[in-house]
Amino acid sequence: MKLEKLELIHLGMPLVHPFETSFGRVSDKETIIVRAESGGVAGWGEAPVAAAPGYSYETVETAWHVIRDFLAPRLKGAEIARAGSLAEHFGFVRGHPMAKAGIEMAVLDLFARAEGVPLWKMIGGSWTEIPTGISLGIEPRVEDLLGRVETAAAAGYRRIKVKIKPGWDVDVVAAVRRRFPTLSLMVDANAAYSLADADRLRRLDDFGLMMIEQPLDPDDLLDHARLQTLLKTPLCLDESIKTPADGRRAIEAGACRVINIKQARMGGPFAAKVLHDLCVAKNIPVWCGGLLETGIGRAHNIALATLPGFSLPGDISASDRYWREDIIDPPVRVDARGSIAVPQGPGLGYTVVESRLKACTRRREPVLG
Ligand code: OSB
Ligand code: MG
Repeated sequence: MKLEKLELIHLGMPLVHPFETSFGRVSDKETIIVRAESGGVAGWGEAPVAAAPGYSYETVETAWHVIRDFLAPRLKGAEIARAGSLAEHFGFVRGHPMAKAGIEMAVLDLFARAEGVPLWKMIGGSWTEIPTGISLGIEPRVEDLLGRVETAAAAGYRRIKVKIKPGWDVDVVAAVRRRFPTLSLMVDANAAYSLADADRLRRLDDFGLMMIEQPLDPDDLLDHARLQTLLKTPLCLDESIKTPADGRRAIEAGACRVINIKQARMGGPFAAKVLHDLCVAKNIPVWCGGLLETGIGRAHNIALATLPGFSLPGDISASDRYWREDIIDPPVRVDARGSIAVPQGPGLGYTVVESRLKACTRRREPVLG
């Protein structure tokens, strides 16, 4: 298959509630949608970059630049193998996984729609429903967070993740645990601590947390391994795992006991699947993380999470947890048991609503064709 057209769409979408992490607060989510076209069929992907380089170094501007000036030109006239990774075409660009992932997702959706098969089947998935959780940001007051935990638990979410940072950690988790003694609970620090905080982090062992996500610097597997020996609570890595080889090293080093897999962080669905397979072989539980994706990236995450090793509830929450109106139809819904039903239609199995896309488009540019 040869791509006939590739387009980038820069979106700005207001969140229904601001989302704050240890690296900052976002009220309007910016992202890049990738539309690929061939033989009269369109496929959709998302590079869920942000306006600022807080979670990773990628931003809307870097991804736009890397796709337009390097990745898209490489695909001009190129023969793309069915359901093949784009790694052979993109290997000449170091890093920039979200830029690469957005294109790979769009191409995969295009192949699946052209063949009339669900994308999740094409990548080897099997679950027909996905157990899911929710990630709750830092709030101005503990009472506000408790209210949000209550609403999320009542909605059915199977586990709740609370963002922490120095000054918003032990007391906050203690308050959540006191109010919700049996809740499946975990925390995510987004790299806000160092090994010097080990004593403080050890106090989290008292609260029966499922795991502590990414407490330390993404580049520091050694210190994560040391910290894990000091804690009872399993460590989970997110930002640290950019390639399957990172995953292998982290597991071998004892730097984590759980891995959060994000296809956008890994450069696309194929690398994410390689990491998934490795974790299954090494008996490391995995779950599907999120980056506040629109319905397009969210639908790709649902497809990925049908792979058999995704045994833990992920951060794939319902559309209405993020948006007043999502850009896909139907929106992603979570039922009272905290599950998302996997769509059975071709490709992503959701329709992209172009009028809604248009309403939040800041710029749109053809980069190939
Ligand atoms: O660390 O998992 C993270 C959102 C933005 C950037 C990083 C993270 C998150 C989340 C929310 O935790 C995940 C989601 O609901 O999409
Ligand atoms: Mg995280």
